[in-house]
Amino acid sequence: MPLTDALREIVGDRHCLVDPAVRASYETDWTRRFGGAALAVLRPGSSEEVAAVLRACAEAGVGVVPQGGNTGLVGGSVPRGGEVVLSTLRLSGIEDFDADAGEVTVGAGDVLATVQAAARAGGWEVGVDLGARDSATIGGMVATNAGGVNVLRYGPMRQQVLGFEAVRVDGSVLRRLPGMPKDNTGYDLGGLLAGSEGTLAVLTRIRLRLVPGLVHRAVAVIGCSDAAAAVTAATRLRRELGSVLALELFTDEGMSLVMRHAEVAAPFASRRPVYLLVEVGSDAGDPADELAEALVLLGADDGAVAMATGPAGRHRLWQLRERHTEAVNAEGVPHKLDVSVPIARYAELVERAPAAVAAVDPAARTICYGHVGDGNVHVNVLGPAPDDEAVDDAVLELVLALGGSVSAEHGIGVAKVGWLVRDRGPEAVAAMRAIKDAWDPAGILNPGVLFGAAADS
Ligand code: FAD
Ligand code: 2HG
Ligand code: ZN
Repeated sequence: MPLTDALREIVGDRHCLVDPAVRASYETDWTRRFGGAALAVLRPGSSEEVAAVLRACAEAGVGVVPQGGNTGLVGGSVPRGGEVVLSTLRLSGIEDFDADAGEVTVGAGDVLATVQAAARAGGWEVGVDLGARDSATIGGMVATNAGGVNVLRYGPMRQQVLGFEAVRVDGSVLRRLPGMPKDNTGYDLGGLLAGSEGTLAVLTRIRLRLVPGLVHRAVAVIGCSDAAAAVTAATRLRRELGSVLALELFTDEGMSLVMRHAEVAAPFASRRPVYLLVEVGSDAGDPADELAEALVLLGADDGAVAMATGPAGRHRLWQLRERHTEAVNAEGVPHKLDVSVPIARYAELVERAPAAVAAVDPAARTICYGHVGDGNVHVNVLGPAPDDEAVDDAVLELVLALGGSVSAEHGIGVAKVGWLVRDRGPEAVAAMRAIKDAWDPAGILNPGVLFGAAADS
């Protein structure tokens, strides 16, 4: 029987998509830089169906690309050509919410915003938050070990995983649910799957550790003379305020794009080259006063500070930072270099990245923003053709020279396969390959991701 017929029998006719027009949105990534044609898009509704799909594809020697919300930014969620896309969106369902312990089990296909709403209804919060919350799935967030805006307080996605269910390529199911906060029974397989980018197994359910909901929050945006001043302010705020939740940086060029494409107003009348956004939160006393005092002590210029405590005002200030991704996309197909450097080199990277790009492509535009509290810069470059990697190489070379990492939170995907060995070294990558070979010897799961095409042969 042809593979697509076998797959149709497993998931049902309605959930085996072969029509090119229907497949299209699953075949191109969020940036429009990556993509390819799929043999079919499958939407299994249970872990048993996932197991049967994987067994059938492994038998036929056809690659499988797991896909959640398709908001990944390194090309790992879309086919390269001829694979089956396994969409997890029907693997949803919130169950076993323990409001005393602050734990919940969710489907891999549950969208972050849905889980956030459920957590909040019980007085809890999900420890990871990001701008793609209305589309990104919990499974995709674990698979990429997503970071987001609250890493400095709660850590990335790996730290939120208490238990999991995942299906291996031979159809066997690994299940550690609900999972214990303390669990030293051998290797931490959930921790290994976090950040594995769909190359080892398909996550089907996840037990999350929640964090206490915060009653009081305040957000401020501060205009700064340059990136170094913003970094100094950020490090002081972090040291002095125990309530800091987020520290984000953006530039005036990026803010202009957001104002143009997202119709968001400037935070104050005067413009500055760089802006620092800080959010504080507490479930006890209101931290707004201590934030206001800290801003005075920092010597922040009154004419370049905006602060909000109510939900609408906070949302308005956050829009200035969060809508950069969509504003950049509206200008063209971006080259996204999600990188991190030691905080002592952060300002230097923000200052030097545009020059490094201009040296190889004088017409390109470079827009930097990011999670300054984590040393994470998103260098976005507009101009070069999608397959021209000269600017990517220039930025990543600079990052390594500054002692940084070529992927802070988005992963390697297919976008950075050429840089994994440069960053981690041949020994570490050989150890990773040994794990890949043990879990997926035929290279069925997400071929091309992490190791590139050579590892699949
Ligand atoms: P997808 O894009 O569908 O997949 C991502 C990877 O995970 C792929 O390799 C895929 O094969 C694999 N995968 C997906 N589901 C599974 C599964 N169930 N089992 C195994 N593998 C799976 N990222 C951050 O880290 N921080 C941010 O602040 C942030 N902000 C963003 C803002 C915007 C506007 C956008 C568009 C993206 C942002 N991202 C951010 C990137 C993206 O949202 C994250 O990488 C997210 O974790 C991807 O989730 P997803 O469900 O869309 O996964
Ligand atoms: C963010 O922090 C996301 O906004 C997306 O990680 C980064 O657009 C980007 O490059
Ligand atoms: Zn980010």
